[in-house]
Amino acid sequence: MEQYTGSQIVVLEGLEAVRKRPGMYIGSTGTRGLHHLIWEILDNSIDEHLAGFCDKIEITLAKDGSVIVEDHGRGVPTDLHPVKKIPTIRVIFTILHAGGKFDSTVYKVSGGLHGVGASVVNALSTKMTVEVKRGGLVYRDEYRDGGHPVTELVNGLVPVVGKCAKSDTGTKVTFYPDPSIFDTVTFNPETIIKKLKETAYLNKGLTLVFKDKINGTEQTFYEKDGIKSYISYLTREMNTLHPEPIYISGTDNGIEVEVAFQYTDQFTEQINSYCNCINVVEGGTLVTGFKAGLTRVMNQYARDLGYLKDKDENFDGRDIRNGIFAIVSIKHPDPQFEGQTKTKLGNNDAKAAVEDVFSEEVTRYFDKNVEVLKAILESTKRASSARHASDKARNAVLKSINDVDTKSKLASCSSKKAEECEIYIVEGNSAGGTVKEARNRKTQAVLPLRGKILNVEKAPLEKILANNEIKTMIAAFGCGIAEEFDINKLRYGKIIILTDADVDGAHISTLMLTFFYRFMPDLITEGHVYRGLPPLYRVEYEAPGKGKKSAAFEYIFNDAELEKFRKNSGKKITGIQRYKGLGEMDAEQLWETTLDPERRVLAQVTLSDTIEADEVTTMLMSSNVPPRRAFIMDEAKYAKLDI
Ligand code: 0R9
Repeated sequence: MEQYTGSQIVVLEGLEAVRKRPGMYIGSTGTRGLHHLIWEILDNSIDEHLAGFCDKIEITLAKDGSVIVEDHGRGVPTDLHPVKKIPTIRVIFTILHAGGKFDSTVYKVSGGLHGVGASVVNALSTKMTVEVKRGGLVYRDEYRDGGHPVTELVNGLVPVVGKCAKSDTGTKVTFYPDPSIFDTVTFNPETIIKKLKETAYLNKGLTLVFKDKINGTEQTFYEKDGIKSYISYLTREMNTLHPEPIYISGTDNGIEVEVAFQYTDQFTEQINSYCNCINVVEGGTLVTGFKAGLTRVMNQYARDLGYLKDKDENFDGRDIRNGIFAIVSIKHPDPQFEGQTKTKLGNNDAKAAVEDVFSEEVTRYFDKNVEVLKAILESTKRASSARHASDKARNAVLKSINDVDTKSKLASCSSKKAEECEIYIVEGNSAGGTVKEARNRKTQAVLPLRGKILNVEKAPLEKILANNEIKTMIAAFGCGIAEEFDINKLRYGKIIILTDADVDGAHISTLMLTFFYRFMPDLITEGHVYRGLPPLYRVEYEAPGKGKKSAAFEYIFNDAELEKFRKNSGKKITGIQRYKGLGEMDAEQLWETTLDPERRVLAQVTLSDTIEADEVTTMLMSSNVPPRRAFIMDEAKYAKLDI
């Protein structure tokens, strides 16, 4: 056993701090935090790739519960650390924040959002082994119980345990997450696969191999064309304006810039941005630079080619980006992350670098590909005319929205206090009628919708705004839409979508959520949108002590609950009624089960993050029906509120 020196004690105190408050270092001790351990080690290997020394990384989930990450880079230096006076290997794996992220002399560019380093993984593992192949020799260092070194040093260095070919170099880390720290130590292969797929797209030429020994599968991720292929993947279901994505790259002021984009016939834009392989979901300077460059170049071409006359105003950037799918990825030596979730890039030099590289290179491309350029300018022109038309239409609609005849449809509530008011949006007139009868008139308003609402992903704005169901909804909520949206004017604290528990109902919910997401996203992000969950069964059972004939009943909301009731309640069931739709309930039943705040079940609708939202959008736009249904089921977090 190793004798601890003074400096080693300090090290262990550092690691102990990590064990005391793991959440501070890896976000959580749930599955997310658990997977973070892999990302942290993987980041080290990717840094070695970014430095140009490693083109293959293997990740293995072993049967004994350990994770192995092996890279084929130069191998961690095996010398004595000149400052810490312990082996460099131990510095990286036992000292917080060591290993490159905070020392730009090791790596010019470094990925990893938290950059807490490999020592944090060690601190949260029962066992960790580091094996380094370098100069024809294999070195091994081992740690137990949260980072305590157990390998005896030889001449103050990590011992050699074998030989290998001189050309065979790299670093292999094996770790066992500590089950006393994590809620679960079971990794999800799907999560790992998703990450590796993204990593391959963002690091072209890097091979990532995933070996899942538990399920006996192996997968290799490699993208020769990097983000260009990523764009092809994202737009795989769409009609495109040019045959393949346009790829731009270059370096400016030490910042590497890559952009890939594809125009589609969609009415929306999507720009995903990455800095040092971190998805900066809030965008920031790199996105500003891209937009500025694109707008400037396209307006210049529009004038040169006669799409704009001298007297015309420039095209609006939004019209130039209409239908675009783009990825902006940069490698920056000193990224500054800002914003609430630290996912917004703040460096001003990133704006200049992206704008300069993009404008110069895209001009070179368009000069050679005039047909593509013209297709995009035609699309911009169409979008611009449509915007002018729809601006007019929208202004007219917004002006007239107060005159929309909500009265014939909307049964409003008498209270004017938004926080206590609720609006039930109900599928169909007949169910709407029953809800109107059953509700609490003071706080519960009812808006029955006739049939399905428009799919807003597939329609231009003026058509969306001309749709009666949508107009009525906008008028009823009172808070406007899109740029004019003002959540402070919202008349209802809760917007409750109430549909039948069948496929049609699910579809109507999806259409409604799509509309909210596109035009009133704050309604969702601020937690105002719910789905009402009507019961599926009414179960009657014998009530003992009340005479033979008297019966009691209970409402049951899903099959699992019914099964539990059958097995565990000990009650003698005398009848089960299955509700096929809201229409089968009378007003009293509807009040008891679905409207009464004391007894009903509501599911709050959330959008967990932008990436998912983007994926959802793609999914909703596809004509694929099963994933659409999954959206509602997954995104609705079933919270038993108000109970
Ligand atoms: C499997 C996980 N991989 C790693 O943790 C890993 C770290 C690492 C590394 C270097 C090469 N490969 C690595 N893999 C490295 C080597 C050299 C210079 N810089 C980095 C070199 O050979 O000169 N290191 C990361 C930090 C450091 N090495 C150190 F230099 F700080 F020690």
